[in-house]
Amino acid sequence: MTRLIFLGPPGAGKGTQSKILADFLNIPHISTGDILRQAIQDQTSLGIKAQSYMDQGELVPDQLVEDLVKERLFQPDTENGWILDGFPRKVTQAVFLAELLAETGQSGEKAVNLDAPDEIVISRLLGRGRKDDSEEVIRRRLEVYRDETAPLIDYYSDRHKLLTVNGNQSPEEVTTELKNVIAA
Ligand code: B4P
Repeated sequence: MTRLIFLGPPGAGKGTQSKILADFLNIPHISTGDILRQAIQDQTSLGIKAQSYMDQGELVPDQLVEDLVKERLFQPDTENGWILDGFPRKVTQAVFLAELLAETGQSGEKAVNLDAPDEIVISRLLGRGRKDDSEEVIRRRLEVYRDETAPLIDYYSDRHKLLTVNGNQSPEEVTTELKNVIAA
């Protein structure tokens, strides 16, 4: 049973690696960013509420992402495990998740910290060119990451749930290191 959370700055490769690993392990890849972008494309009420936050590089309000994670984590395809990509992104979201997993007997999750330096992630994201990948918005996302998300490294480390992978290598090398780290 694999229950993995991916942490790391924007552009560290969370989306890239968590999809590869989910396919390899045959468990669902649950990306809050992908779900929010789809909701914006479909102009659902969630998408309409989330759009301005995402366009500015801010986190969307906890309640919106917590509701969607709660619903998604209990679909039938999650019974053999899951990978959460981009959630939690704040200590409040981590506490929410820990309580949810404890209540439903699903604890035993691990967090993978995929790290890469700012100049590397900025050049990757500028190369990708998504709507929220302008230099100004990327810099804001990095600030939000440092203020809100980086504290989760200590949060999971203190609970002996942290695994660390160097995101500053080729995608194939990152995948190899990741598979080794989760098998250890
Ligand atoms: P996300 O969709 O999670 O996106 P991200 O952190 O910017 O990117 P990721 O790290 O997944 O990078 P990727 O692999 O794609 O978040 C977007 C927004 O959604 C947030 O800013 C926020 O507004 C909102 N949101 C999401 N979750 C939320 C939550 N829980 N609470 C509140 N708000 C939330 O890689 C990037 C690029 O690098 C790609 O082009 C890729 O090809 C390339 N790349 C990857 N690995 C590489 C490697 N090893 N070498 C070279 N290039 C590489």
